[in-house]
Amino acid sequence: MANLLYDSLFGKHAGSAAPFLHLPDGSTITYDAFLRMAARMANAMTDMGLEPGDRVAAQVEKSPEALALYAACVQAGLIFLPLNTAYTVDELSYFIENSGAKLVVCDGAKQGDIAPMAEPLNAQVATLNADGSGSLMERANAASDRFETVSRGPDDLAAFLYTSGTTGRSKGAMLTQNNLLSNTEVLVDHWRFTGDDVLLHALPIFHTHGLFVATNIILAVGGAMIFLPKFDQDAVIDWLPRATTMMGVPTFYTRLLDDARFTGDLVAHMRLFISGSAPLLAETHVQFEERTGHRILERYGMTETNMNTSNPYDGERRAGTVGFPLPGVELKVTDPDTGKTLPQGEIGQIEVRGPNVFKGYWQMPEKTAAELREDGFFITGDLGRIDADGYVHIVGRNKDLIISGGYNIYPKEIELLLDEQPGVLESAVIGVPHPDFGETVLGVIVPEKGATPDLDGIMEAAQHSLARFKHPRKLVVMEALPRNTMGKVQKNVLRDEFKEMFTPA
Ligand code: MCA
Ligand code: AMP
Repeated sequence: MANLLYDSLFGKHAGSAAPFLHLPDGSTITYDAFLRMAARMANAMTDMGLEPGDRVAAQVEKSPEALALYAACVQAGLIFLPLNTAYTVDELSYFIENSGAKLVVCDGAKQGDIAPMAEPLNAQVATLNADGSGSLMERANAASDRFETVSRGPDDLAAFLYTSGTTGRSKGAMLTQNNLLSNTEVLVDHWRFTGDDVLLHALPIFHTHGLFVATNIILAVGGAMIFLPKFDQDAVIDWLPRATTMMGVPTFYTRLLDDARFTGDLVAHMRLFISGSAPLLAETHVQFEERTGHRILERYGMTETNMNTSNPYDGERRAGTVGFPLPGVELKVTDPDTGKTLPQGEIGQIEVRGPNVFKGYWQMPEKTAAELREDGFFITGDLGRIDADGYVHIVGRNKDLIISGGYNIYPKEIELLLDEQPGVLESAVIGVPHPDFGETVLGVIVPEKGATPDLDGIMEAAQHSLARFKHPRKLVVMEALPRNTMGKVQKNVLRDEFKEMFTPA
């Protein structure tokens, strides 16, 4: 048996001197060098006792080595579990415990905090620093650059990506080799990627967007990536002239439009700009076209499904829509109460089915059953409609979720923390419009009778246990939360009341 994901993305480039990664210092890593690095890492992890099916949790800065760790896991049949570098040790311990990871790869600076937490969970710890040094690399450098690829079938798991839940507990989405590969193949075709493409890559590589959409596509076609550690405006503007394509969250595009150096001339040569992970305002789409002549191609996906819909490459890229279901993906709009398909044009919940849809949440059969129907349709939690021309519009969410700069934040997790603070009776966390991040987090607090909660102290508590991007940008105090007759907090009323907090009209 082969290892289809490895063979299709990585193995076929063995011995290739073609450039794979262009780095900010001007150096280039070829496919061959990258694959040798990955093989060394696969040997290092196997030598540490890891076996096919074991989980490898990685909280590491973006670097060529961090990407090689992904390749190494695929080659060795290990399940890759990338984690946001912003997560605190508190947050991390849940992922390690829940996934049963056998190895945690982290930055050397965090080892002191992570090792005591990982040890009782029977997870080994190895380090990988942003500059490519660390104990994992020491082992890898001493290992062979040849590794016999482990056989894997299309339904074998390739990755776990944790996505937060409405109850505040994260769920490990189990993605198979075929989930990833089938989507990559469709996207390559749909967006016309070839080996001549050079993708400007400024996204993080711990999420679907930067890892499975951007990277897998380039690997599949043997193209190159300008691999920037993060979205740094100056670096992006410097490198754009050498790119043919870019993928980004809407914040990338609004930031570029705010920069006078970002002109039509700078990007006249570009083939394609793609946006996703959060709604791109129609206004941004229009401004972008006015400035550059390019129409951003917006698509829609999820951690559990990879990409579901896309605007067309050749046809009209319609602002404010996410285009059509991708080939092989079935999409329907249903009544949230009955699950029945609604007449065309009506707003309902979006459900999708296809080879891209994940296998369920790791060790959470009830949560899986609640979202993944027996007939294979996944209930996305997004609300949308299909217009007369077949374009899908996302009009809202049936799930309590905030998307800030492309990062998902589940209010429940923050509310649980706020509710525990001294003097707090209850809280509600909402997303409000923000000019840079699209939405940002606002915490509404109701004090206990006669109490005056210490707002600075509450912010400090948040800093200790929650990743920075989840911190409320502001806390406001209210006497009571608005509730409907059933006693449910009316977040829409709060969102309306505070909608101009960060974007005054
Ligand atoms: C950074 N900060 C944030 C965010 N990012 N706060 C809220 N939301 C964020 N997204 C914090 C920083 O820690 C910093 O805190 C302060 O905000 C300002 O940081 P700044 O330097 O302005 O931010 P940045 O480092 O430039 O990052 C902004 C960013 C980044 C470039 C938009 O967040 C980013 O790369 N986002 C992409 C996320 C992504 O790839 N999502 C895909 C998910 P302080 O001031 O205290 O230092 S995959 C997905 O959703 C599905 C599958 C899909 O369809 O793709
Ligand atoms: P995640 O769970 O991090 O993968 O985020 C997936 C969610 O991001 C989806 O359920 C949508 O709510 C949102 N999303 C992704 N792409 C788009 C888009 N183009 N427009 C609106 N929302 C999007």
